[in-house]
Amino acid sequence: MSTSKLIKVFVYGTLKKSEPNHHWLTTSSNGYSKFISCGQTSEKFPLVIGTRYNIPFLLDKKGTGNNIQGEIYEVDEMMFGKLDELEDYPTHYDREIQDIKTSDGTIVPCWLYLIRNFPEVLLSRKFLTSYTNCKEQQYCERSKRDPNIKARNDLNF
Ligand code: PCA
Repeated sequence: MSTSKLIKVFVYGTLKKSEPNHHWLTTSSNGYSKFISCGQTSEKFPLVIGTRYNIPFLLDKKGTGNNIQGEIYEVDEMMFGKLDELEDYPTHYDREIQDIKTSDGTIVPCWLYLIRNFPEVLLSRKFLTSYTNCKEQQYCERSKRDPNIKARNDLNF
């Protein structure tokens, strides 16, 4: 049996079921993951879509925006490491523990990824409650992006 520690992660963007990066959570060679519950953040956050690649960003400005809907997963350290790799933590996204409320009112502290030191212009975008990839603003996965533009420098687009 694995002795790896189990960690709770709240995903609100492309890692959710039916979204473009969900396969990271279901690929068993990435480690262990198990869906626990749907939930929403106890705090309000601005969740916007930004850059030319239509990436969902949860901005570090608590109290602005909405209580964000997403999914709670339990993952092992190996999977958590893979998610950090996908989110380019800590260069691009940072992460922190936030209280997530499930439908029966239980509070589950979970890690979530968020963007600190973002350009103010992102606060003029529409604040979402729940992210879905759609045809009008299609998410562009990292392998298809311009390698000459670093995501961190591209937050304005
Ligand atoms: N993936 C992470 C953070 C933003 C994104 O697209 C998530 O789904 O929570």
